[in-house]
Amino acid sequence: MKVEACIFDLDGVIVDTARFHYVAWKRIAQLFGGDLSLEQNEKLKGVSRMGSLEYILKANNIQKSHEEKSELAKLKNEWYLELISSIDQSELLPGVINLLTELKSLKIPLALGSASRNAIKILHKIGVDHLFHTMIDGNLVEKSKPDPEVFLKGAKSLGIKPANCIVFEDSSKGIEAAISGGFIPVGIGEDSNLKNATIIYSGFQNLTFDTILTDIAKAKSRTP
Ligand code: B16
Ligand code: MG
Repeated sequence: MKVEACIFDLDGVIVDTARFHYVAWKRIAQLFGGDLSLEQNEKLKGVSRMGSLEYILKANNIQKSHEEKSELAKLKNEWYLELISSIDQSELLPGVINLLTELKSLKIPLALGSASRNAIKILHKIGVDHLFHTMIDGNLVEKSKPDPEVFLKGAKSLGIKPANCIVFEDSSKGIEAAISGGFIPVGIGEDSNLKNATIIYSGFQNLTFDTILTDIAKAKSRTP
């Protein structure tokens, strides 16, 4: 196995924007007397904006017309953009900048693979967009994770086969997408949500490319 490229999810991997999505979606749910628990919010990680709204409406037993749904999705995004208006480098998740910089210096091509339509704006705000060779976001895909489209487009744009590409993901849907696309899935975050990943790290602190390669090789040698 040779790792020739890495694809990074955004929310929950590079930056902790999940909490802002949560605040904005909870406010939307409360508009029609509903709610959104933290547990339900976990299920929204990696899910598109409209997919998330559909989930919240269904969970609260609410029917809305196509136009009303578009308005609600637009309002959620306005609130979300307001919440993230002042984010900067300090919002980068611990250790991620060191790994991104190391990979860049090792000339490992990097892609972004995010469901968010705001991803490129956010990468720019936190000052890491220049580290990526290609950025695939929610505007460039038709199918949401767990469909592998976002990662396949990233790998294609880098010219690297999925089998030689690590995908770093914090959501179970993202790990599912990476597996079905034939990538090497590396989970970042809580073990219980990411159990199908080849390896799981609680975060990027003290992680080097070499450590990751060693851990992947060990994990693969244990798999029958
Ligand atoms: P937006 P990721 C995903 O980003 C988030 O995890 C998910 O909660 C959000 O609904 C989705 O982006 C769409 O975001 O409303 O900004 O287009 O984790 O794939 O980087
Ligand atoms: Mg994510």
